[in-house]
Amino acid sequence: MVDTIHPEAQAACAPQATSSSSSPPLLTDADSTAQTSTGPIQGKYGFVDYRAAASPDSHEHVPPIVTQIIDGLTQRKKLPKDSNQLNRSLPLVLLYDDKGLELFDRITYLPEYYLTNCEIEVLETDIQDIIAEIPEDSDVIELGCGSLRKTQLLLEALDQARSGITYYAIDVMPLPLHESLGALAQRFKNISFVALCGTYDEVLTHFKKAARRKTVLWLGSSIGNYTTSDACKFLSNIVDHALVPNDAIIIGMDRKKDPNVIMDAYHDSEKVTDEFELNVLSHVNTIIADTIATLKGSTSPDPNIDGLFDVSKFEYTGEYDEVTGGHSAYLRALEDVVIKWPRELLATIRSICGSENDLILKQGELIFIESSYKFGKTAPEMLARNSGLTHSAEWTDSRGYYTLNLFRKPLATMSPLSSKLSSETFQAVKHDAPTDHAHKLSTLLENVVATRQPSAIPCVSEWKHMWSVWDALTLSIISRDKLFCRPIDLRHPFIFYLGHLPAFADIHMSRAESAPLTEPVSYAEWFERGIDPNIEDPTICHSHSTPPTDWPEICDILAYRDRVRERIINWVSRYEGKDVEMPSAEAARHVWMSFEHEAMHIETLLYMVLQMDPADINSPAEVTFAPFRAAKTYERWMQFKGGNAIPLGLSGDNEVSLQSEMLPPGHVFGWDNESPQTSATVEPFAIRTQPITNGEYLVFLSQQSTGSPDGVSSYNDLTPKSWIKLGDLDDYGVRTVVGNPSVSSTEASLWPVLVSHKQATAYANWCGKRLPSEAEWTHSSRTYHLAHTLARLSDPTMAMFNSQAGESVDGYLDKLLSAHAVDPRECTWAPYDMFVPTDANIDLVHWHPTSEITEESAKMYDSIEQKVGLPEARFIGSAWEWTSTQFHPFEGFRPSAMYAGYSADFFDPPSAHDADSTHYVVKGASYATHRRIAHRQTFRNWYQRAYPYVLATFRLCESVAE
Ligand code: AVJ
Repeated sequence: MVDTIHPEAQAACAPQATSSSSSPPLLTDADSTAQTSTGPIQGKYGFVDYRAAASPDSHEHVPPIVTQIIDGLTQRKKLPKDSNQLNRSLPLVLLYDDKGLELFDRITYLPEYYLTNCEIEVLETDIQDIIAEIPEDSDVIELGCGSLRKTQLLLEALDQARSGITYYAIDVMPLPLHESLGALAQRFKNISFVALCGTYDEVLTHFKKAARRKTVLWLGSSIGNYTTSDACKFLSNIVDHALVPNDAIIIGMDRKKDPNVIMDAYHDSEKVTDEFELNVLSHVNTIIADTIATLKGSTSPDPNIDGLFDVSKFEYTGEYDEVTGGHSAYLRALEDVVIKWPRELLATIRSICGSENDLILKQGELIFIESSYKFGKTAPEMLARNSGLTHSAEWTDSRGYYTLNLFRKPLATMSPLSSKLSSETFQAVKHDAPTDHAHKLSTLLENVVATRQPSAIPCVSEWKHMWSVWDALTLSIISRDKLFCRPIDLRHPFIFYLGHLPAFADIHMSRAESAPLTEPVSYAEWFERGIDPNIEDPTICHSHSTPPTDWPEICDILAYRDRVRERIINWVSRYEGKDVEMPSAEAARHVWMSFEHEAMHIETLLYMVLQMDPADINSPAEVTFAPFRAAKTYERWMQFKGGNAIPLGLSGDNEVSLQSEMLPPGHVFGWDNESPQTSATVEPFAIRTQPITNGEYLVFLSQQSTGSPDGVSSYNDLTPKSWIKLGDLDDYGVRTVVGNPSVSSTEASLWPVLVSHKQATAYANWCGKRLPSEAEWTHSSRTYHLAHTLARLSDPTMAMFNSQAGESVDGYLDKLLSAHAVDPRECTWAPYDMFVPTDANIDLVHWHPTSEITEESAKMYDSIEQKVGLPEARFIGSAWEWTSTQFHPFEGFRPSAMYAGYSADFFDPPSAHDADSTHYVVKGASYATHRRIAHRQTFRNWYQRAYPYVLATFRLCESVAE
């Protein structure tokens, strides 16, 4: 075999030293045709072998696969991993010997096995959109060598449209690599081909990070063989070791759908799948025979050894679990089967299971072979968030059965992976949790707390992630020469905020530590407080600091920033993960306050950046805004009966009584305006499940220009500042730092519209509805989220948990809770405001709002979502929401002694009538809201009613008769 190493292979990877002693021949070299022992292959391609040095043919050692076979057969493990069953198993790789590959290829042509046909349909229909994501002179790396049928569709398009593409296929088996690449290399002249032989781990660790832009392909439904948490581990490893920001991964994911369709795909009428799964046993027989021959020192297996299994004593069986979306394939013993271990393997068997007893399989006993998971609507987002990726595009077939998903490594992420924040997996609901409701609920509550508010004081990695986003914003998205810009004249230029964040933190760190300010101490004075004048009367402004007329040098401000950051890290490291006494609650509050202050400023700086000329913004990411495909807004309403004791605010965070104490475990801090907890009365109301979208607002706006006599000024006043005129076209784009997608012809049409309170109110008046009050919004959001979580936790087939048509959501929640021993509404350590959906668009996982659910996508999922019996609703993420409530303190409010003006400077005088009220309460969270703030839904935001720049939308509400 001629091992040929293409120079590109060297650019992307560092092959094993042994294979690159001299400079490798070029792929284009006429002599470099790779050959295999099975015969010449005409195509030209490189071949790099990364396989660990062949296992020594020692007589004492059996190959690892044999050990795995014995282990799987003798130990009963929790298989499938998310079930409660204990099963024997055989390693997945055994499916793919030559016979297995051939059988799987036949499966892909079966009418029942819709997956491959759907994938090909997606590739055929959307190929131009897909390859638009793959740049010139880049590497395309496929995990597994893929079926030629689909890989060639992609390569065909790349071959025509791109130059300098190198296609790498990674596979453990050399033979399929040779076969595939030989054929492909023959057809596509503009693409270089390299086969990388080895396990994914062996190969991927050799990838050089920045060499060239990369697109990793994980097609088919291979990800379906992994549980979600295993898939995330696998992917985050690739993200950490092989990718740089903006590198992409395209993953094929099969969706949950009608269980019958799925069962048919894995139980075809020709029984090819049966043959495919049963072939594992023949493969085991071959491996065992080969091993024994080797152990005996013979080169060919002894024909008298017929391996372990009599295949005819087994049948294939499989089942589909609608909740996990997993199809599990097993082999079942048709009668009692006794397997006598070959003499040569006895020592190994004893060392694995401590005995050499015969293996007895009782009639009906199962051997687990593989899981094929199907994915729910939120799966791509969850996968992205738990592997350090951004989900940036999705392509699907006409039936919506199967999706290709584009993921990219982001420039910076606001928070560490939640799996790194706590020992729990990311899934809030673990399907292997005990089945009784009370236990399930307490497990859930523990998970919520562990993954959402893991500690009162943010840990070092949370600070560092947040700073990476701040630095990306201030030093990369805004170029150096634009730091003196002042895109919103009611605000300071950007440079002020560069000093403001560390100055604020330093003032509070000094108080926390009772220690002096960081040098230069004058910065604390100059940068302490920004400005927020009254828009309608800019002479009205709260007290603020006066920055110098000559700003300090940027490098001096950055050096100051670094000194303050070091100070914070030192303080936090003193306590984090250490078995030392907790800090005082007062000191901890200063540190916590500094953190959330910075988090809030990321958002304010971002909306300032959004008002810049787009040409001056350096995009942090490549994002696809799919064209708008006749999707309609999902217009639905929910009923609430309300009540007279709707709790508002955070309980148990009394600054005064905590002052002298050590930080209590599990404490949740809040800002002064969140306390003390109070209650409100809410009359029956109906509320829309989704905010108003850009598309809907555009309809309203276009009627303004023609309708009113004062058309021009009302049209201008009502045009969102979040929009930007697109060229000469009669169209607007939505301002984002990653592009300005059209309001009328891209998916941005379905994003919530970002407007001022005045604009929101004008829209509501126009359609004869109103904005919800703070209490109505809070009640519907938290009730909906808790009901949704609990309903999914309950057995979806139990009739009592289905909500009746027209039933109120709060009535439904009461019914759900009657089955639980714990009432999360009463758990102060896990306030039920925290039941924010795990896929909410917060924490800058996207640099833009995302689509609300559409009618089409709502229909697509007939799985558990619909059995839950609640409409699809969205309250948190993408954009904050305006309420009709003026910003007033809760009864018994006390300004924080640590930052007295935080809220008090902005409350409207209690006497203010609606007409002269300036500030309104804003609830929820935007795409740029830090997860800590977004998850603590007692957080109260507020803005001036005429302030048009904020990332806030609105939804409609109306009172209903009881
Ligand atoms: C190769 C993992 C994508 O799970 O659909 C097909 C394997 N098993 N029929 C799948 C398989 C039974 C297949 N994958």
